[in-house]
Amino acid sequence: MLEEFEKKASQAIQELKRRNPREATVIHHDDADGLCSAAITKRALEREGIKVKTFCLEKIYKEVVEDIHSKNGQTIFYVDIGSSHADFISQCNKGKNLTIILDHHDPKPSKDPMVIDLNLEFFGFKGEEDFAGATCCYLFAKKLNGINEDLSYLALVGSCELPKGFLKLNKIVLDEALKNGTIQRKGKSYEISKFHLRIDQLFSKLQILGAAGYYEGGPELGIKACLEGLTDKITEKVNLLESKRKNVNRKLLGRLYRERLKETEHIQWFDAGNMYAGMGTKVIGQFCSFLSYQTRLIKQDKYILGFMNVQPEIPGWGKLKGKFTKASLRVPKLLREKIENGELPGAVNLLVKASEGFGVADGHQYAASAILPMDKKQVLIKNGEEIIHSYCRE
Ligand SMILES: [Mn+2]
Repeated sequence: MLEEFEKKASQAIQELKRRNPREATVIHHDDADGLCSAAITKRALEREGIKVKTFCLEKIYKEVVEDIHSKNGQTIFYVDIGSSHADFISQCNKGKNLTIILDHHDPKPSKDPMVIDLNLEFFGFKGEEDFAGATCCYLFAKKLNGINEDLSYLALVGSCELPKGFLKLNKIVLDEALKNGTIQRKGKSYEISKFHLRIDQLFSKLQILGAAGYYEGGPELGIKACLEGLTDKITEKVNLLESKRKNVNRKLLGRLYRERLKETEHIQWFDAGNMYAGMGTKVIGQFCSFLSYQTRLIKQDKYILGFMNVQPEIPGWGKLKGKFTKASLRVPKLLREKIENGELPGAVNLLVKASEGFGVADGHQYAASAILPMDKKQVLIKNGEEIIHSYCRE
């Protein structure tokens, strides 16, 4: 049903061209896919003569979104972020700004005709397997102008976050990119021809820049690397950030081996507090994923929940009013099977429900995260247990 997507994309593009904006804001996620999504969208819009400001947002913070949409007549893109909160974005926007969402996270329906969500989940594709945020951006860019085919490699770099390789839409993009020489096979991976750089290498560098480098201009450097390749300066920065993060990971892992995780009936959890100060909140999710493979430390039959404190500064915006914590939920292998069989709730369903009324949560079946007020950690765990209990009884 790619035709349906193209039809809706054309309508959005028509509206964009009718307005003929001089500038646009591209709000993007903080991981490699988010940076690739931003790079594609930025370059494609610049080619239309539109000046682009990129803005990296780790989560849909309500006060930030309210503030952005309080003004009129802007052109706003949300890339690799936004779909899961399209209802809230609509509520803030009320027809004021043309808002185009290019994302692959589980979507909520938009209630504002000016908030156009082109998530391919609406057209029969799976955001966990068939396309990433960057794929959605690339297909939009291609529709916007035929000259954007040279950006295909970024769709593939962003899609490295999908666990099952290049399927469906990504397979089409891959074949095209190989055919026109944008990328070429290199061992088990592919090389971006003009940079002589493997897509999986660029992917892992971007993961570090956006996450560990969030407060140090990492996202902007990452977008630059997407479009211009890696420079020595960027590589140095990545190495520095990586060693900083590894240090904290090592300390935290040691602490968890000594203290063990805390446990309730179905949840094992820990609080990293301020250990990751100076780094973006994505790092706690990356640590929890790593933890899920530590079989000597982790119970295979319980959800893994990790907390870290959120710094109040949002680079490029200002300071958050409240005190927040980030919660990351991951699922060990054994539990994945139970989720697949419908015996237990998926990560995102669990976290969305457990944080209802006070948190902002999103994610996938096996990985989800939420931002919540600092004093709601225990409430989240208690709610989580209750939800799992009633789920098991059904
Ligand atoms: Mn993504």
